Amino acid sequence: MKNILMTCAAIAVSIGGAAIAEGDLSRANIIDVTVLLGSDDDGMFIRPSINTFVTGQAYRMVLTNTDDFKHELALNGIGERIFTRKIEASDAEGNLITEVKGAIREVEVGPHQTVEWFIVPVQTTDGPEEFSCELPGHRESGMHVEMEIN
Ligand SMILES: [Cu+2]
Repeated sequence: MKNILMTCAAIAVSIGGAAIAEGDLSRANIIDVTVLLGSDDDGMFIRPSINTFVTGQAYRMVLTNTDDFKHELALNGIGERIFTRKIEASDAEGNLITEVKGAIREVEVGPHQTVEWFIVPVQTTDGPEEFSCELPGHRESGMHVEMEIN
């Protein structure tokens, strides 16, 4: 019995060791996620191309506002589980306008503009949480979507 326990402990240690990755994962193999912010005949929407993030994976959320008025993406409670690397905005020719770094929970996107939000989820959620647009009346018009971190 003691040998079995010791074997199990050795396996657990080796699995744990394998899970510790080397290097800077925040810049490798970035997955693009489109997030459309807009409205149609059914109301307003937030449409991300995926609804589940994985911890340690780097993502570039490409926020595109398809409307003639501004929208925002608020991460709400899930925001504290997501590390923001940076936010980038470019002009129509693709020239960088600004790059913002730091802890960010909410980004507003102007009419027909696109902003790139580079993130790395760092902690799993206990189930679906919610991204939303908190501009007056927008959430109520449908601008909320479930997101989860596994
Ligand atoms: Cu909105």
